[in-house]
Amino acid sequence: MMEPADSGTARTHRIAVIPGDGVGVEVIEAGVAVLEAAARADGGFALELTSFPWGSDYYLEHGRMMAEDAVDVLRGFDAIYLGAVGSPAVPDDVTLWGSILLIRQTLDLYVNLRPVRLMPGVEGPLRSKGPEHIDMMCVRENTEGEYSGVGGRVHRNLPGEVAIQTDVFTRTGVERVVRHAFELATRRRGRLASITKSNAGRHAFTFWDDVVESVASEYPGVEVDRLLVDAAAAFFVTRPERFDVVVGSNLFMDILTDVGAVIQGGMGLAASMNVNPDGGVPALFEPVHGSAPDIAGRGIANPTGAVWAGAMMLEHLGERTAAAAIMSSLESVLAAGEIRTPDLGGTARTGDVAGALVGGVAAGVEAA
Ligand code: GGG
Repeated sequence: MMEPADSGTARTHRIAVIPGDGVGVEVIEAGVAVLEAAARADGGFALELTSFPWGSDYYLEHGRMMAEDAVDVLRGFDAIYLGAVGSPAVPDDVTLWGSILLIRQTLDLYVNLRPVRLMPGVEGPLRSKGPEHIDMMCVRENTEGEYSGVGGRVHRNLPGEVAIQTDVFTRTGVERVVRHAFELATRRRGRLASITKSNAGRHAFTFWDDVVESVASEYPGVEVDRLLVDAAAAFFVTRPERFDVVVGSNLFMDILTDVGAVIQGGMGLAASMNVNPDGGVPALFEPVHGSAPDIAGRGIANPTGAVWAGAMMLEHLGERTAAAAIMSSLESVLAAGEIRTPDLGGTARTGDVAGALVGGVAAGVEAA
């Protein structure tokens, strides 16, 4: 158990911290330092952080990714802050289904929000596209679709081996995430792109289109664009400015948001929030990137995505001033361009970036 940032303050938010594997440990350490600095500078709330050792090392010792009662334990927190999962020593489907996917499905965190924004000062890979062109909110359906986990394998290792993977799309599941995306669009620039492959996926995705059409009738002020996922991937690169809110199925948006991460400067910058907007369960905040075994342990991972996810967490918990202070510190450090990790062309270490961000947070709170 880590100490609350200030035990004498009025509000205490209880956060479950799961650093996980690889660079997850490094970026969460940076993120926690920034969160605690924000709480100190704000002075109006405290963070009570409880760290859990779950992940691939835990699996190698205990035969499971998390404790048996992990999800019930997590229910008792106000939010979950997660780093990354994945290790060359454990099959990827074991790590995912034993941790993130299990948490998302069991807590019914059906909306995965992934902002894609090119920050001033960050040189993205797209020539002639600046921050004014890349600013969207991606909404990933997070509990069903291609990630329903329905299927099986029979006749293993025989010539007649069969693998069946079934996508599951329910009216409840599609309608609730699409409605959330429409709500977001009304609060942003009033444009919604719905992503499918309904020319080929003629059952599930024509169904998705029908649901979008029916929900759209309740939002006449939102302009709807229906796009095939392949076309959307191309437009993310050639015309990112056409996107405001983007909604799609679990797999499609997982892939598309990696394209989004790259056009905003790299995987290390992307943040996400897994939430059940109906409430009653903690939301989970994580950088989009995985455990990056190639650079893990070297202290050079970019903590931006983790820090940004931390700001989203504070915002979700109602700590708007502290969240805005973290974002303004992040924007200043990135714009100054002096303290950058190698993925952004710099030589700084993860801890150097965290130190600079901590320094900027107090100024951000004062300015608010
Ligand atoms: N930051 C958590 C993490 O490790 N993400 C990598 C990953 O593969 N996630 C799967 C998913 O988001 O569905």
